[in-house]
Amino acid sequence: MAFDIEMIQARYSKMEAAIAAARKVVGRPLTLTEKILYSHLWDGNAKQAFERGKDYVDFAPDRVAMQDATAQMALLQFMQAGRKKVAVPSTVHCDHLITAKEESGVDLNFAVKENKEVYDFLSSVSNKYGIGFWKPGAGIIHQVVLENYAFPGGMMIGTDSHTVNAGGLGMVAIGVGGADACDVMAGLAWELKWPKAIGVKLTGNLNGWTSAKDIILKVAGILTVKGGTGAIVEYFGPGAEALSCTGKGTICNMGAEIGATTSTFAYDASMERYLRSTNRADVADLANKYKEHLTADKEVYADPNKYFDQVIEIDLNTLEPYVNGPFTPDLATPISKMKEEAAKNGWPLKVEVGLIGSCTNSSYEDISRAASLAKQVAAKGLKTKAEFTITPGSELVRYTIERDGFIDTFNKIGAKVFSNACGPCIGMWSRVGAEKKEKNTIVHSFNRNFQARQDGNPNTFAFVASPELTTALAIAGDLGFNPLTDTLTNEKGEKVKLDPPTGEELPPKGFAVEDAGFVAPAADGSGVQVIVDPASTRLQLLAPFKAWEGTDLKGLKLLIKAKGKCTTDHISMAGPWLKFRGHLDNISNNLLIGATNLFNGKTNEVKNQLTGNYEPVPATQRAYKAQGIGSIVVGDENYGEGSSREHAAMEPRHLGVRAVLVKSFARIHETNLKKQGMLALTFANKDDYDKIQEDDIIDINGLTSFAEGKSLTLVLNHKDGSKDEISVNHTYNSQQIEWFKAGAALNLMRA
Ligand code: MIC
Ligand code: SF4
Repeated sequence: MAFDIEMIQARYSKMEAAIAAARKVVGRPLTLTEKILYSHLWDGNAKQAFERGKDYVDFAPDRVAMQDATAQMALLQFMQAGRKKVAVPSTVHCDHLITAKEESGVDLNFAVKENKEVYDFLSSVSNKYGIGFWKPGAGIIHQVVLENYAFPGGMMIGTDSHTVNAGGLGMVAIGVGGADACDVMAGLAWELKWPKAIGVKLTGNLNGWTSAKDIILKVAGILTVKGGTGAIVEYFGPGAEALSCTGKGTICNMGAEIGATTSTFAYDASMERYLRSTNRADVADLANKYKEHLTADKEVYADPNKYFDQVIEIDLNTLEPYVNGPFTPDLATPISKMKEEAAKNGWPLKVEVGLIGSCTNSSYEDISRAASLAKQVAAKGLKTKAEFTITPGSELVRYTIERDGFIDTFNKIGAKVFSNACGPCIGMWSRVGAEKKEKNTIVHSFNRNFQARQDGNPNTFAFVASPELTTALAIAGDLGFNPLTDTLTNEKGEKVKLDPPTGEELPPKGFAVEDAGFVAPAADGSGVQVIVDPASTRLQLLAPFKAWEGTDLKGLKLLIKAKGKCTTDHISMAGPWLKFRGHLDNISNNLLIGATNLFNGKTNEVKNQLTGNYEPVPATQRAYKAQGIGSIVVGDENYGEGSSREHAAMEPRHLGVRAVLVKSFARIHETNLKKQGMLALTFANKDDYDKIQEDDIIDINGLTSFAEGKSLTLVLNHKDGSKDEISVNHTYNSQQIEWFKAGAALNLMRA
C-alpha cells in the first residue's frame, strides 16, 4: 500500500470541481499543468484566472521532501516556527553526505560515523515533528520519492532543485529553499509566480542507442540553461506515451538544468505500470478512476500552439545520442560530431572515468541497458579502457539489480559500486589524484557538470550522457567514439562493434528489497528531545536576522563584481563544504569563493576597501561586518543558477551583504534571497553592469517608499569623485516587501 493514500484520495476527490471552476474562469481548455495548479490553490476553487509570468499565487502543496544537506537548515528554521507537527506529509532523505571512495559498504559505515551528529539531529527532529526519515543508504531523495510518494496530479515542493524529477509520475514538483519548505510544513501557503507554459511534443520512438536522457540533452541544447526560467514544461505526444515512467523522470529531473520551474507528463500506461510494480496498485486504481483530470483537455495537445507560450517538437525517430558539456549542461553535441568538436576545442579525448547512476539515471531500465553493454565486453574479447563506477539511486533498485545479476556483470568490467547516494554527483568523491589538477575527461550520466563539481578539479572536463553512452565511452576510453558507426579493436586484434543496448523497463521478477531504509516517526513526538551541542562545528541554532533599519542604505562597499557564470556552486560550494550545511557561521567561510572577480580575473581574491589589499571574499566581508559596513554583490546573467541551497542567500545575509544586483536571477535563488531579507535587484539597463567600479561606494535609494513594481535608484560613488546614478528593478510583491522589512520571512512567522 502507498504512503498517505488518504491524502491522495482526498486530493483526487476535489479535482473535478476545482478544474471545472478553473475552466470557467480561464474560459478555454486547460493544460495538465494548469489543472494541477488550479486544483492546488490555497484559497480553494478559482475565482479568477491568473496571468502567466505575472501573478503571484498562493498554493497548498500536498507534500514536502528534504535531503540531508538542505534539511538541516530547513529544520533549524522549522524549529523556530513553534509548531508541534508538520502540517503536510514530509520526509527527510540522507543522501548527500556520503563520500564515494572505496565501495558502498565501507563508505556507508564511514559516513554514518563521520556524520553521526547530523544524522542524529535529522532523525530526532523528524521523529519529533512527524516527518518520515530515510536513513543513509536508503537512496537518493528523488529516486525514493518517485518509488514511494509521487502521484499523478499531485503537487509537492522539495529542498533540492531536482525535486522536479517527480514530474515523471505526473506531479508538479518544484525545488525550493528551506524557508519555503518551512512555511508549508508550518501550515502556511506557498507562493509562486504563475508560470509560463512550454509544450514539448514528442513524436516517433526512441531506438537503438537513444534514450530518454538524449531528449532532455537535446532540449537543454535548444533552450539553454536559462530558457526554461519561469516556465513549466509539459511533454506530450505519442513519443511521450511510449517512454517509461522512469525515463520521464530523467527528462523532468534535468529540467532543472534549463532553469524550468518544473516539467511534467500526463498520466498514462507507463505510470500505471510503474505504480503497480512499486507496490502502489491503490494509487494506480485511483489514478485510473480520475484519469481525465490527470491529462490536458484534448484540444490542448491537438493544437498546442494555441495553449502554450512556446512549443518545441522533437522527432524521436531521428534523435541522436548527445553528449553535453564540458562545464555546462546545455552545450549539446551529437555523438557523431564529438570527435570533431573535441579536437576543435581542445577537450581531452581520453576518457578516464565513466560514472553511471545518480538521481537522474539509476532506474532499473537504465542499469539493465548499461549492463547489456558491459556484457559485451567479455563476449567480444574487449577490455574496458576507463574506470567505471555505479551509484544506484535507491536500495530498492540496488537490491533488485544485484539479484538480477547486473552488479556481477559490472564487477566483471572492473566497476566500483558506490553507496546509494549522491556521491560523485555532488563532489563527495574522493577521487585519487584529483588534487594534482590535471586536465582530464570524465563522462557521467548525472545532470550537472559545472566546473570542479564532481572531483574539485577545475581541469576535469565533465560530460553528461545517457548511462548507455557513458558505458560505451568508458569501454572505448574515447570521447570521440561513436558506437553507432565506429568499431573497437579487441584483444585478438579484431575489429568489433558494440550492439545497441537492450534492457527492461521494469524487473520481470518484480522489485525486491530487504530493508528499504525507512524509519517512521513517533505517533506523538512531543517528548522527543532535539539536542544541538553549542560547541558543535556542524550544527548551530539560528539567531534571527535583524530587521531593516527603516532608512535608505548608504555607503555600501562593493564586495565583488562577479564575471560570467555564477552558480550556487560558485556562491556556496558543495563537496568539502557540505559538512557545514547545518552551521551558518562556518559555512559562510565559503561565501563566493568560486566566483570570478571581474577586476583581476581571479577567484576568491577581492579588494578589501578598508586595507586596499586583495583578500579572500569571506575574510573581506567579515572585515566589513566587523565595522558594521554593509556591502553589495554584483553579478551577471542567471545568477544563482543550479541548486536550491539557501545557504547561497543566508551566508551573505549573515555576513552583512545587503543587496545582490545582477543582470538576471535563477528563480529559486531569487526567492531564497527575498526570504532571507536580502535585496535581490536587477539592472534596469543591463549595460549599467559596466559602470560598477572596483572601489565604488554605493547607496541604495527609494527603500523608504519600497513598493511593488517601483524601481529603486543606486548611486555609484566612484573613487575619482564622479558619480553614476542607475535605476534597478525588483520583483518584490507587498508580502515579500514585508519579509525585507522584518529582516526575513521567518521573523514574520515567529512574530
Ligand atoms: C545539487 O544537485 O546541486 C544538489 C546538491 O542536490 C542541490 C542541493 C544542495 O545544494 O544541497 C540542488 O540541486 O538543489
Ligand atoms: Fe544528488 Fe546529484 Fe541528484 Fe543533486 S543531482 S540530488 S547531488 S544525485
